[in-house]
This record gives sequence, structure tokens and C-alpha cells, in this order.
Amino acid sequence: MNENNLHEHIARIQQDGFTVLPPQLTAAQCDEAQLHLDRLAEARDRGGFELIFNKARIFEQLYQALPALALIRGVLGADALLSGMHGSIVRPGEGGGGLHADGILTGHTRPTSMSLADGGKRITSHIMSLNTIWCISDFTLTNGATRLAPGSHHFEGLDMPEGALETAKPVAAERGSVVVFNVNTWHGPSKNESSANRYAVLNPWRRHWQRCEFEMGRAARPEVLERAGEQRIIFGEDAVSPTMERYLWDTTGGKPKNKPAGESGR
Ligand SMILES: O=C(O)CCC(=O)C(=O)O
Repeated sequence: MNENNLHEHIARIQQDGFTVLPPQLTAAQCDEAQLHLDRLAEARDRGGFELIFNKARIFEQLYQALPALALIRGVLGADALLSGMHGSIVRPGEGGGGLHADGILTGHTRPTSMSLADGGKRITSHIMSLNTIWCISDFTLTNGATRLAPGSHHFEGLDMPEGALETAKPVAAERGSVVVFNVNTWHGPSKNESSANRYAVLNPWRRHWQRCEFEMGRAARPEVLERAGEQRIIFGEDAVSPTMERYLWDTTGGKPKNKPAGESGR
């Protein structure tokens, strides 16, 4: 992605609340991801669809896609954190319920964290967090593609803005593409009226100083962290607060200084 494209995508997220990046995964990579999603679906009730970078190497490719990372960092800062990685299958006949905005689990709209002083208003001046939906299937107007209500991220209230259900439209996107959106944007899967499953991977992102959905530096297997190479920063090991006096604390590794190198201590 060149500098101009990056600015265009950022402007679209600011104006509409979302943008779509052209394919970041090849057809072969999507095929492989789809196979693993089918396998993991069998263990869905036991968390099969959570933390899937630990479960098949193909999912590690999603945070190695540099154009996507450039956009995420262009919005959330160079030290943006991966908050989770979830598998998603919308089967024929599924989807099409209501819309929601993200962020109520660990984001700025977590209900028990909203204060009297907030006056029932969420933060709209800045983009606090992003969600990214990786299209492992082609997303079409009829197969359960994510639908988003353009401009709904500007509304300060916590309830769905009037008219959002009517204005929300499914996003058609080639497989391998990535739908990137402000978590304030109202969205949800549309109804899958086709005869095939709709496959996706959902990767939410947070600013470095926010809580993630998982303590990722601990949740990721050591070999996954190792293979992340330059991108290891997205797991937020350096975002872990010290549990002892700072001079004893390895701020990069997020662990006591006396732990031997390579031992996460977790
Ligand atoms: O699967 C989809 O299309 C939407 C996913 C979603 O609503 C979410 O990640 O919050």
C-alpha cells in the first residue's frame, strides 16, 4: 500500500466508519484457512474458534500482512495490539439478526466502566479500537457478508442510532480481503441465503494502553511468539504492568528481569 492509499483508507474509516482492503491472502491461503476453520468448528463449544493463531500456522499470516498492519498502525499507533483472533462460520440460513457495536468486553463502552460523568456517551473524537474481518470466503450480498451502517460510528449514544438497521448494507469483497472498521460502527453478519458456509477470521485491535480481550503475550504459544519476529510487539508483552519495583522488571518482555532469556515465566 502506498502513502496515498493509506491516507484514503484512513479517511474512509473516519468518514464512513469502515473500509475494505484488497486481498491480503491468496486463494491457496484462504483454502487452507477454510480447512482449518472446518476442523476447529468441531471443537467450537470448547473454545475451538478462539486464539486460532495457536491452532494452525496459516493464521499467523494474518498479522504478517504488511499493508493491513500499516493501516491498523496508521489508525491506532505503531504499538497497536492484537486483542484476539476468532474463527467465524455463518452457515446457510444463519446471520441476519440485529446490529451491534464492539467494545463492551474490554473496550471503552464496557457497561460497568461507564461512569456517571460519561453521561451515557461513548468516545467518538478518536478511534479507540478497530475490528478487522478477514474474508476467507468471497463476501457477497447474499451469503452472510458483514453489514455495516455507514456513519453510525459518529453517534455518541450507546443505543443503536435511528435508521442504522435500514442503512446497514452487506459489504461485497473478494476472498482474502479485509474489512477494517471502527468498533463504534454498528454492524453484524447479514443473512446467509446461499447454500454454502461463509468463512471469516475476526481480529480485533486495541491501542497499546487498553486492555485486550486476552492477555496475548501469555495466551500465545512460545513458538508462535518466536515466529512473529518483528511483529511480536502486537502481542503486547511490553504492555504488561510490572508486578514489582520497576528496576527489577524487564519492560520489553513483561516479566521479572531475573527470568532466563527465552523463558516467559508464564
Ligand atoms: O461475522 C460477521 O460478519 C460480524 C462479526 C462481528 O459482528 C464481530 O466481530 O463483532
